[in-house]
Amino acid sequence: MIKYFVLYLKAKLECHPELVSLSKDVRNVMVRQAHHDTTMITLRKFLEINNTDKNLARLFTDAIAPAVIEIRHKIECGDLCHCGTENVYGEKQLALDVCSNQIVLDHLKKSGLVNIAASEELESEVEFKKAGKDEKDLFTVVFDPLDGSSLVDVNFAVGSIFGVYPAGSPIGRTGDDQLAACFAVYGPRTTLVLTLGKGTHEFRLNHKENEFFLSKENLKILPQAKYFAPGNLRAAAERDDYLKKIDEYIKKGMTLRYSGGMVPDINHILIKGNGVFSYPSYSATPEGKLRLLFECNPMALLVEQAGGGAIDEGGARILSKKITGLHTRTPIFIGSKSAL
Ligand code: P6P
Repeated sequence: MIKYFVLYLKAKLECHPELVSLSKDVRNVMVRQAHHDTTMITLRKFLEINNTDKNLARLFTDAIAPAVIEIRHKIECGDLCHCGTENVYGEKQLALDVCSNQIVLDHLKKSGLVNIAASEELESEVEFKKAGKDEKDLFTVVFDPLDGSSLVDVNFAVGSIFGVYPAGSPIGRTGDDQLAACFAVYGPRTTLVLTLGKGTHEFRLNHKENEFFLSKENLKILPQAKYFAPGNLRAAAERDDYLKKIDEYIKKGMTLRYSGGMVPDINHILIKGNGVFSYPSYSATPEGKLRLLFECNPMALLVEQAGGGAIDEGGARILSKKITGLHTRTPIFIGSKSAL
C-alpha cells in the first residue's frame, strides 16, 4: 500500500509541489520509490533482492531462462513434423519435442549446476559429471520440455515445466522436497511463472533485451472459483462422480476456460486469481494421464505457494505423494481450494 501512497503523493507533488514542503532528499527517495516499477526488475535482480541461494539463482538465470528463450525461438521457426521416434509413453515425438528436450539438457549440462536431469521425454535419469563439485552446490532438475506440443500446429499456447530438487535421484522423495518450480508459457507473450518457496511470481520476456522482467509479484488464488478447466471430460461418460462435479460447476454459473494445455490452463488460474483445473482417471487411464514428477508436482508447488491447493481424486495432497517412479501418473484437481 505504501507504494501506491507514494505514487499518489508523487502525482500530488508533480501537480502541486507547493502543497508539500518536503526536504529534497525525502522527495527524491519518494520519487525514486514511486519509480520502483516492477517492469524494471529483471529475474536476476529479483532473485538477488530475495537473497536466493547463488547457485539456485544461477540455475534459473543461466540455464532455465536461456533454455526457455531458445525453445520459444524453435517453436516459431522449428519444423512441426514427427521425427519418427516415440517417447516412453509410446507418444509419437514431434521434432520440436526432441529438439526442446535437447535444448534443456544442453543448458543444464553447460551450467555445471546439475547433478541429475530427468525429462518426461526420456526413459531414465541423465547424470552429469560432478567435476569435483560438492553435491550441496548441485541440483536435480526434472522437466517437461514442451507440454502440449501437439497444440503448436493449431497455434494454441504451450509451455515448459520445471521442478528443482536437491542433488540426487527424485525417486523416494515427495513434491514437498522441491526447492523451486517454474513453468514457461509460450503464448502471445512469453512468461515465466516461478516459485522458490516464497510466493509465486510472473516474469515477462522482453524480446529486445532477451531478459525476463518481473510483471506480477505474489500471485494469489482465491478460495472461490469463477472458472473451471475440466480435463478428460470423456471420463464423465462413465464416472457419475465426475459428471456430478462438472454439473455442480455449471449450476454455479462458472465460466469454462479449457485449452487442452495444462500450462496455459493453470496459468489462467494463477493470473486470474481463481479457478479449478481437473484431470481425473478413467478406464483407459486408470492412473490418470498427467505425470506426478514432471507436471503435477511443479504445478502443485506453484499453486500452493499462491494460496491454492492440489489433490488427487482420493483427496490426497499431490505434494505429499511419494515419487515411486519417474513416469508415475496421477489424477489431479488443482486451483481454488473451495472448488477442489
Ligand atoms: P487430453 C498435453 O498433452 C497434456 O499433457 C496436458 O498439457 C493437458 O492438460 C492434457 O495432456 C490434455 O489431455 O486428454 O485433453 O488431450
